[in-house]
Amino acid sequence: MQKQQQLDQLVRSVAESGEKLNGTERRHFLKNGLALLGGAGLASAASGVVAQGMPPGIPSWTKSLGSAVNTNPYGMPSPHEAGLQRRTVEWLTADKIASVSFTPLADLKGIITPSGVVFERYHAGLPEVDPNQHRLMIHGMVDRPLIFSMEDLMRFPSVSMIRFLECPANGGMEWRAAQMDRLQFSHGMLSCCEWTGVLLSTLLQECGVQKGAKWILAEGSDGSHMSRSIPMEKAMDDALIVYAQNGEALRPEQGYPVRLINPGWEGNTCVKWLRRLEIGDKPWYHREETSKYTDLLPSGKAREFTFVQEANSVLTNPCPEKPLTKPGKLWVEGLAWSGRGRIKHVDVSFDGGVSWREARFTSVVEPRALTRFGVEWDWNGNPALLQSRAVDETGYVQPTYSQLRDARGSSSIYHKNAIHTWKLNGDGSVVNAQLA
Ligand SMILES: Nc1nc2c(c(=O)[nH]1)N[C@H]1C(S)=C(S)[C@@H](COP(=O)(O)O)O[C@H]1N2
Ligand SMILES: [Mo]
Repeated sequence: MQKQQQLDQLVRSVAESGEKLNGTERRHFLKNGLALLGGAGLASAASGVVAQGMPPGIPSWTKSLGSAVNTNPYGMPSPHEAGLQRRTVEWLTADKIASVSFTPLADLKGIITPSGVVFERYHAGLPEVDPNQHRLMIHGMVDRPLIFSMEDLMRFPSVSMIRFLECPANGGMEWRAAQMDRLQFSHGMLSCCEWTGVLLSTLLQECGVQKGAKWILAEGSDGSHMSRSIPMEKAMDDALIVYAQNGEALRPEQGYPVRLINPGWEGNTCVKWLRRLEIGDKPWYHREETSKYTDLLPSGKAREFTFVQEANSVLTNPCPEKPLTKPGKLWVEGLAWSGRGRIKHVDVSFDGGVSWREARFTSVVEPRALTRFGVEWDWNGNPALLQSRAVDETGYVQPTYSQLRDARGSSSIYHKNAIHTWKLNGDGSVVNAQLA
């Protein structure tokens, strides 16, 4: 008999009789099966259990037909993945309308955030916008003020880019001391999607920007009329008027049917449900509730506009949600990102920053995108202090807490990008810790 036929027969006989066998019988049966196949050598492995014969157990799905195609015309994750969810911190905001939910970073792989779990930040709740009624107006210091329908927007040349989006308040609760007990809450105002739309520069060209125009007011159509002033240089660089996300129309939570994305800049500048762009020669004063994106410095001075989200990184495995179960080899990994461009280098420390090991990139390295890195580690079961430190292509090095506090004080809320520490305990549990 050919090997394949033998294997088929074995699978059939296991399927027919497997469940009736008790443990000893099955081990015997599998051993014979193995002999039948010529007996593969049983090498010891770094992890996993030694394989003997066929995969153990005969689960029900191996013996029956599955459900028909198109049972779910819009597919959903396996019910076993129901734990993958956005979550909120109850005490963080007074209500759930002007609030935030967090991306479950610990359970994500690669660099793309699935659309259904991208963090949400609303100042006046999630509006339901009718794309047929929605319009985007461009006016002010332009030769031709124009109003675009969604159909109009889609006639322009389209561009797709993978870019991260981070609220400048991400990690803001950590300024004074380690506070959040999950990665989801310490770093989860962060996402990375493939965004598709029209370059803002393309639309501005259509409208004819007048000489002396330097700023753009972007305004949302939600109840907050969220508005931000954007410098013309960003508009002419890579600002994108986005109507699609990860291959499909924008999700309502992300600004359906159209939003602004300023790659690498504060998430709040990425106005959702975008209805108006006014071109002017100076920044606008913002409405009270949307204007508090100012960094107060130790000198008493404030940085009014701090657009760029500087280089940052965090370990996603292990982390509080991903404790270690036993000593031995494992793949330690994390995410790094920089609003200035590409991540150039990431180091990982297991001793609280005394010594460092260079990590390997395991994803594409796009500018202003999340970048996945990892390093192999053999955990001896002792407590350890795990950190990661990112360097971007401009040479900017992610600061320590002392360096960040020296520059910005400790009463800040925004732009906390200090090196983060996870304390790994001897029992494998992981807690948020802060080192100077
Ligand atoms: N129109 C409008 N745009 C908005 C907001 C809003 O409340 N209304 N929130 C902003 C803030 S503070 C952030 S951090 C990002 C969050 O984007 P996301 O909800 O798609 O993750 O959207 C920004 N754009
Ligand atoms: Mo934000």
